[in-house]
Amino acid sequence: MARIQLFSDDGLEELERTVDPGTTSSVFSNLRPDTIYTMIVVSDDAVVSSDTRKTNLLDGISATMVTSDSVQLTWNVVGTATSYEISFISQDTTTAELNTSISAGQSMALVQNLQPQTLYTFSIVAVIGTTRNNVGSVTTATENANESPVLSNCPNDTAAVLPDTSSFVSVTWTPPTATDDDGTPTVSSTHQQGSLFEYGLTYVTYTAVDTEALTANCSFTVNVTDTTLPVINNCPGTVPALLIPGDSLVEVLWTVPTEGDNSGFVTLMSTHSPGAAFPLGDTPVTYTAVDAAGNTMACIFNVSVTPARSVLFAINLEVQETLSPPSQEERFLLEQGIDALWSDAVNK
Ligand SMILES: [Ca+2]
Ligand SMILES: [Ca+2]
Repeated sequence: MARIQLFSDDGLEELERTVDPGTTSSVFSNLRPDTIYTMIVVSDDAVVSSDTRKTNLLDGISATMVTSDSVQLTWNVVGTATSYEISFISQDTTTAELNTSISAGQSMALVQNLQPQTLYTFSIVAVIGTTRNNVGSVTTATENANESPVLSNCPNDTAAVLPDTSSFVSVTWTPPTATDDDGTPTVSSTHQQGSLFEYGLTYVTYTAVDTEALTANCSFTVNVTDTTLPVINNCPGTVPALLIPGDSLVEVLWTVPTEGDNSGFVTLMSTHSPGAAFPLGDTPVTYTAVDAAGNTMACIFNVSVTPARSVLFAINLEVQETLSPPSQEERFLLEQGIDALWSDAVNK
């Protein structure tokens, strides 16, 4: 008879069996994984053969469900285990953390409170009586945490020119596309493409919001310019006035012209206002309309002051002024009438 002895390296196991002479193989079952065993074959009290081997880690350990903060581990049951211990270590630490103890018979555990997008190595130890034996390990990375949505193809800044006859212009663009790691985000914008814009620079902003209220923004400008000149309506012709003998200035009235512009933004400036005092001779009066873009239009006319030619009626005017002073307008009309009469008299 031959005798086979099997010792574990840690001295905790010692097995022995006898076999018939001529036997060339024998199987020992239910050994511990990841453990060094030495086998000795003895025949006639002499060692005829020996060998030292280490049992394998058990396979079948896997990460069956991975999220951004948890990993579910499964493994094959170790029949002799009384419990399991699970520990893990992340790529950026040097100390493994004991996570939990799992009772015998279990073959699944959920490791939680992990960091997202991190590489972890999970190790499982089978506790067999008073010994602890590696079952195996698995390395996997946790998923990304929820990421903000992304707005792609944000439109470039856009320019448009106001039409001659409108204070608005329709501007079109291709809206950006919104994507997210979790479904389709909700997209809103301050302006819709194709809507109307007035003169000036307008910021258009798109916002995408995912299911966890993470946002992304994209902005561009719409610059509406104006090249159409403003207009001045009812520009006066030459405005005549008569200067009373002895005066150096005469107050002159006229109807103020009106301004307009396609943009709706226009201001009117002038060198003189109605009621201003003018000396003898021609004095140009200029009205200038300026729109928001700085385009200008001018209206120019003369105030033409001539001397009243009728001394007689001028005296009469002064007499009347003494009794009941005429208004400036009445005085002007009276002088014009006097001059007409005077011209008639001269021409006859
Ligand atoms: Ca997201
Ligand atoms: Ca304009």
